[in-house]
Amino acid sequence: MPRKKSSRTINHRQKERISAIRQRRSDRINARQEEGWEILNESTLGSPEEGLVIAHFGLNVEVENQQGGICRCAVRETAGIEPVCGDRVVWQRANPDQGVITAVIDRHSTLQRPGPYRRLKTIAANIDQIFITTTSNHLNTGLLDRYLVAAEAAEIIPILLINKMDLAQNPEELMEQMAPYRAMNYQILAISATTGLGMSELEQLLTEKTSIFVGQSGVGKSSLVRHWVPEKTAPAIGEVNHSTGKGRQTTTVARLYHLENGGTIIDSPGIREFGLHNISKESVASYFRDIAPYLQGCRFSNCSHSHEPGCRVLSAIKDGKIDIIRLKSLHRIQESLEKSSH
Ligand SMILES: Nc1nc2c(ncn2[C@@H]2O[C@H](COP(=O)(O)OP(=O)(O)OP(=O)(O)O)[C@@H](O)[C@H]2O)c(=O)[nH]1
Ligand SMILES: [Mg+2]
Ligand SMILES: [Zn+2]
Repeated sequence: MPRKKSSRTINHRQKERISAIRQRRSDRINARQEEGWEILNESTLGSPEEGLVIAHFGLNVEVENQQGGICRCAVRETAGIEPVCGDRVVWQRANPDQGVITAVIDRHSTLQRPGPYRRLKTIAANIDQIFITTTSNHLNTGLLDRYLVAAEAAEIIPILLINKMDLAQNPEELMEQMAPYRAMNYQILAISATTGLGMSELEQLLTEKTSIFVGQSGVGKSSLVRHWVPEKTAPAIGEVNHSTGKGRQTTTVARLYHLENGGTIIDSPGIREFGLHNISKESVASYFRDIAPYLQGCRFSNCSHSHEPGCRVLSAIKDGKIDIIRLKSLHRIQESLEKSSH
């Protein structure tokens, strides 16, 4: 039975949220003064121009102008939303190195994940394709499935990258694990940033598109970017704990780079868990490409596809149409959403 929320809890939460917003605002003003942003004098601002956000950290937004120059910008409150990597913005120059963003131009796509205070955090905007990066030695299909749900929900094309193929113990077994994904028509590339395997194929896919690399810390996202980006501008790469395969979050903010083939790539910080709390428990299954076609056929409309008679999903598993691992993965995601909603 649904729990009745008492109005006291809501009030308490609201109070917390309001005080957090106030605190953030005053922190922002203080930090801005410390960093010398008050020198942005309205009357001396240059005329509005369009730019591309290449990074956003703290109060600083790095904006690239149409000639390729970079300017550090503050965001005017009237811009409405916080600009993120990949955003097209309108900005005005205040002095040779600083400017102010006055508007964020409409986005054609956004990749989001839940952030603090139950708010959605936008990671990047205007992305054409998401490269979900994992590795041959620590293939994490659970996380892969979460990213796939996020990509499908955001209507952005996902492509699966298996990096560190040079470390693969058993490439055949790996390809077997990927069989359900191939059957769902996801494009899969087996690559190695170290040996260069598959890198020219990957480069072709990046041509004239905006792509983001996502995945756990240490899978090699920045190493891939370094393959194309000149040493002095390239991102740092980190170390990996050999037994767990986990990295140490070397990249801390998303950053955008241009390729010679007209492609644009965004390197993002690795994360341990990819929350999907913005997606309802009921709708998750519809983002599983292999399970979705059977959902309408179950006898009960609220079928959990675990034990019910007349379940089309379970019969499709019996017939070998869906891999049981994918149903288990769906159930795990649903459980995690259930927990987080209490
Ligand atoms: N053997 C092998 N090692 C690789 C490969 N690609 C990257 N690495 C190593 O993996 C480690 C982590 O690489 P990063 O590029 O920093 O990983 P990341 O995904 O950017 O990590 P975060 O920034 O923390 O999210 C480094 O020591 C790389 O040298 C590969 O194809 N093969
Ligand atoms: Mg990195
Ligand atoms: Zn069912």
